[in-house]
Amino acid sequence: MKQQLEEIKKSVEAQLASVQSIESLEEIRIKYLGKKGELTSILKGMGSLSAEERPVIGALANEIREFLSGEIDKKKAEMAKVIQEAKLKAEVIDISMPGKKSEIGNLHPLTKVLNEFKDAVIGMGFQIAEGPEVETDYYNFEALNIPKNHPARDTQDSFYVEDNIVLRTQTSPMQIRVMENTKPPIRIISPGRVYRSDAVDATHSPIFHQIEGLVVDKGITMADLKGTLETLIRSIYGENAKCRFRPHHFPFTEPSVETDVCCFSCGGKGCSVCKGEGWIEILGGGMVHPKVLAGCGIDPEVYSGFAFGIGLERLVMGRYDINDIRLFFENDVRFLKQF
Ligand code: 2NL
Repeated sequence: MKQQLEEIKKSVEAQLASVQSIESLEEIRIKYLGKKGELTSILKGMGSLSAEERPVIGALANEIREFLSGEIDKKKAEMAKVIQEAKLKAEVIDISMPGKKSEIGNLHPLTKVLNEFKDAVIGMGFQIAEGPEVETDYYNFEALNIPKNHPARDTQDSFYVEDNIVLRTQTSPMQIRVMENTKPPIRIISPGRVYRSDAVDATHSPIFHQIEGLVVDKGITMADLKGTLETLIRSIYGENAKCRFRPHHFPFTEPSVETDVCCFSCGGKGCSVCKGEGWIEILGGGMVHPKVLAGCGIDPEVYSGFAFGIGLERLVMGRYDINDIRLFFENDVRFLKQF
């Protein structure tokens, strides 16, 4: 029996030396030290021993049991440590590695320049008035002195939703609403998307953006229009920008002007950007037509005003030397991330 015990000890020691997993280790524990284990069954058979032998074998069996149990625990702790170390190594985070850069994008060039424009006019005491893109015939045309037979009303030029409902062709309708509801002084700009039935090419898009401005008060003259526009143009094109005012015609202003800025590419000599002209047309404006004021309930004998309209795309194209309007609407990040 003593020999049997020694053999079990040796056998377990040998197995412990080569065991590979915690599961196999537990199997060894059950096989030898478990309730139905080999060591246990030897102890159960001690009844057949003599009174002298029994305590000796009993002590030995307990000693071996304690010893093996301790060895298995030791081995288990060793293995757990190795596993833990491997896991820590696999999951290690090198905090000295460069971080992953998250792309946060940037504002669209149209938004960027519009924001600059807003800052400039807010500094001059203007408020921002945004309005609906779907308008009635009255607000888009009639109130702006564009009569029923005017070509601007043609379905060839405008997008109609229904007979009297049209996608706004300018942002003036919102300015009409403000004039109807506000006692002068009025100083507003109305920026936003407008729609015209144009075929798409490098300089035309059926959707574009306009910034219109309106000032109404007692004693407003062309001098106010010129001074305001010159200040705005310089805030966008730089302190030294030169501009000129040419007579023009709009149904909603009288007199009307078109405003050119001295070519920022050639300085006025004439080049491909200004098509040899030396000047680039950037906006239209004029004194609000007395009929338009009267239609909004503002007495043209008491008040006068000026208004202007700028195409935002054209402004941005000049500013950043962009030669195709389609680039603004294609959403190609290679283009957009340059601004
Ligand atoms: C352009 C330039 C312009 C206006 C817009 C306007 C608005 C009201 C009354 C009178 Cl409420 N005028 N806006 C004035 C002159 C020019 O836009 O090239 N438009 C076709």
